Amino acid sequence: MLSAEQMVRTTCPYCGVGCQVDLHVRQGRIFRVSAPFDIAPNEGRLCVKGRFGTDFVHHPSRLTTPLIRKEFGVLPRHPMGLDGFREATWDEALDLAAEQFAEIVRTRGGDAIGTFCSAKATNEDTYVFQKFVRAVLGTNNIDHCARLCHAASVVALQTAIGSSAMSNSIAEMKHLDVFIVTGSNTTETHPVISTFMREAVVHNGAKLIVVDPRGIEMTQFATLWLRQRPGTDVAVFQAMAQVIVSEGLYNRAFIEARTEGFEAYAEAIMECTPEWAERISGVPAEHIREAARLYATAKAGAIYWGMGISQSVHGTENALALANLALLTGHVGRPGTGLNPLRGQNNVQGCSDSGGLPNVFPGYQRVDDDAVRERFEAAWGVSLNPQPGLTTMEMAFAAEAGDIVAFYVMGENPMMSEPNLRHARHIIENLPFLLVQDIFLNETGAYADILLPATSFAEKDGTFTNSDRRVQRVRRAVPAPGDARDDWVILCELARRVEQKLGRARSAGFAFASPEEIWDEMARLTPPFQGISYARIAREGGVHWPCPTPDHPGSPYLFAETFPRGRGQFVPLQYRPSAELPDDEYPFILSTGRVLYHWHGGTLTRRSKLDDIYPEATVEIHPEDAAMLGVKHGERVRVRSRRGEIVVRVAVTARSPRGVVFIPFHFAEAAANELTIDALDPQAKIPDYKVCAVAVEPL
Ligand SMILES: Nc1nc2c(c(=O)[nH]1)N[C@H]1C(S)=C(S)[C@@H](COP(=O)(O)OP(=O)(O)OC[C@H]3O[C@@H](n4cnc5c(=O)[nH]c(N)nc54)[C@H](O)[C@@H]3O)O[C@H]1N2
Ligand SMILES: Nc1nc2c(c(=O)[nH]1)N[C@H]1C(S)=C(S)[C@@H](COP(=O)(O)OP(=O)(O)OC[C@H]3O[C@@H](n4cnc5c(=O)[nH]c(N)nc54)[C@H](O)[C@@H]3O)O[C@H]1N2
Ligand code: SF4
Ligand SMILES: [Mo]
Repeated sequence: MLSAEQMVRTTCPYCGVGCQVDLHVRQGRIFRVSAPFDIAPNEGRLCVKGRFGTDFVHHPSRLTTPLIRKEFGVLPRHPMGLDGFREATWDEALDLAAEQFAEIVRTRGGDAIGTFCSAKATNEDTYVFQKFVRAVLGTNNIDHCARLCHAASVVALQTAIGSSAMSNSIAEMKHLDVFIVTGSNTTETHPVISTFMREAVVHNGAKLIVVDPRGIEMTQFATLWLRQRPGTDVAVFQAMAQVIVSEGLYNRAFIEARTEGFEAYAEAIMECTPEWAERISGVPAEHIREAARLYATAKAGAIYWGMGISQSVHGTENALALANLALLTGHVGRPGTGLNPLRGQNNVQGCSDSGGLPNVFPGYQRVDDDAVRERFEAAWGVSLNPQPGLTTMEMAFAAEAGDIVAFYVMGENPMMSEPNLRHARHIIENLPFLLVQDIFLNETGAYADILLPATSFAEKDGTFTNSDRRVQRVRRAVPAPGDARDDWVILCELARRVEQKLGRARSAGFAFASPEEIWDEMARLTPPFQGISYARIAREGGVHWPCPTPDHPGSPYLFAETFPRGRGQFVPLQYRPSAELPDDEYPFILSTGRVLYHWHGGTLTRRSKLDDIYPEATVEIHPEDAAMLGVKHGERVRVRSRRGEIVVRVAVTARSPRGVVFIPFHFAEAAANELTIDALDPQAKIPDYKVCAVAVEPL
């Protein structure tokens, strides 16, 4: 038993800022959360979710025992509440799950299984998950929510510089000089980072350029706000580059020393004038010129971005347009400069780092590189599949085609987070086997054959890696509810059973005694982690990878000398319109995203007192559009697209521009993803959550 009263240092379970928190615990319950002042990244700051949002841990609807669907194997499957399931022992549930997987591996091969790991779980949970998938199931079909998130930023940054991690540390933000924030509603989605950015502006005279269609709070601190039509970023950023080239504001020394492809790029960009961009984006040409001059002539310039850039059918091009700007001006590789995709989930950086992706082992080591694979084969004592696996949306399409017959979903909620939910539902209704491992029965678990109850961040040990690549500890503070088990423990049990049923002569190695042992195995196989250990994190609070040796200080900022690909690559781009644009029948652009008080599908925050503050879905409508539709603030409307419809309450506000409505995707009873389109960026396979066409009708 844990003692009557104590304080446990751990990491906030919500966003990628990775705030350090102290959980104050009495009688096995968190009764207060405070922030220590003497430690990065938050230095005593917390947002409302970290401070008041961890009460979901003690919600009565936590899963406490394994559950098996009463209509096991009956298709089409329907969503079920708890009464659609019966309680089972761990032995029964794990044996049944293992038998299903073993049977599929025997008869169809592991590539007929699709798996989804979790950016909410720890690095150690992810490492064991991908080891199970690759070494036991024999497939690389593993992906996670990063695909719906920064996939386009990753592809773009890999192309441009060869690494997709954020180049700056959060600690540098107070000292920014000129910075661009685009497609990031920072005050609501990375609130503590936004406080450092505002400090840079208010106390240090930094200049902020916001490029965003919505009047988000950051615009109040901006020197310049470019308000483009959704989906027209390539035009705006190309035109900024055109100004920088034509006015000779580029950094010739940097371009010669550190980049390639400048000539072709500079030539291609000349026709992208600010006037051309104004016609496409609606941003006044003169504002584009001012923004270009301000950024190009800065001592240090940095770019921060979020989903407004990435979640688009041309997300890769959006992010490449930003990379081109940084290479043109040499604003990368020095403190306060850089390219910074703000990472969303508490451990989305870590989930990718630890191998939760279809093409790479931990540390981005490619599965189709023979030398790499042979090292993992030697370490795990099995032969491994050299074929990269499928991505999230590709796994869904493969299930529809019958090529995938089972999903294992750990700590994700695709039945709220995927676009075009009607289509996603149709796929899951006809899927032969679905295993879900979560801390709650969410909209996806409602379709499961077997539900395995996991522990939450507050009940387990491990590490999360935040947005600036800082590996930090997660520590057990309260007891697990009922029979819930840590994700890595469940995974090891399941892996051993599948190995047994497949008659494997020797195990790939799932006899871990603790998360620390898992970390140590991963670090041995992953050069940039080799200098990081639990002992060192305990001493220093957190360590930024890459950190190749125990005496290496860690890497708060990247690319000082060279880029991972050698020279930075300029990529010429062409503006392309979005997949679905408004017409007479569907006259509005729908933009979806987040609000401060809620988290994704709402599984956690709607079971928190945060839900009292923001209890219902709303649609932001511009006052002139509201007048034209004849709807008033607080009334309900029907919002309809070619894919579905929902009913939501109206918030009349000029935050959204005319012709654009915004709906957060947190509310199951009015799920924005009933409306969204599943058109993908061709390179990154990320869906466009920011532009589709809808109609709004008074009820
Ligand atoms: N409260 C809260 N915080 C969160 C989360 C949450 O669910 N709730 N989720 C976390 C996760 S996983 C993520 S990925 C991050 C996401 O963090 P953000 O990217 O900040 O989140 P979004 O609400 O999707 O906001 C996208 C921004 O893009 C703008 N935008 C819309 N269309 C366009 C466009 O065409 N171009 C440009 N440039 N901008 C556009 C919107 O107006 C908005 O300001 O948040 C993390 N933090
Ligand atoms: N319309 C629209 N849709 C979007 C987006 C958008 O902007 N607009 N954004 C997209 C983005 S950026 C993202 S990242 C995705 C997020 O999509 P998801 O990752 O599917 O969403 P979450 O709701 O965060 O799901 C996390 C689940 O993990 C569970 N969980 C929490 N902790 C643990 C744990 O320790 N162990 C286990 N096993 N489970 C745990 C929670 O209960 C919850 O069910 O949504 C995407 N969908
Ligand atoms: S900013 Fe992010 S990590 Fe920090 S308290 Fe808020 S949700 Fe948690
Ligand atoms: Mo995300």
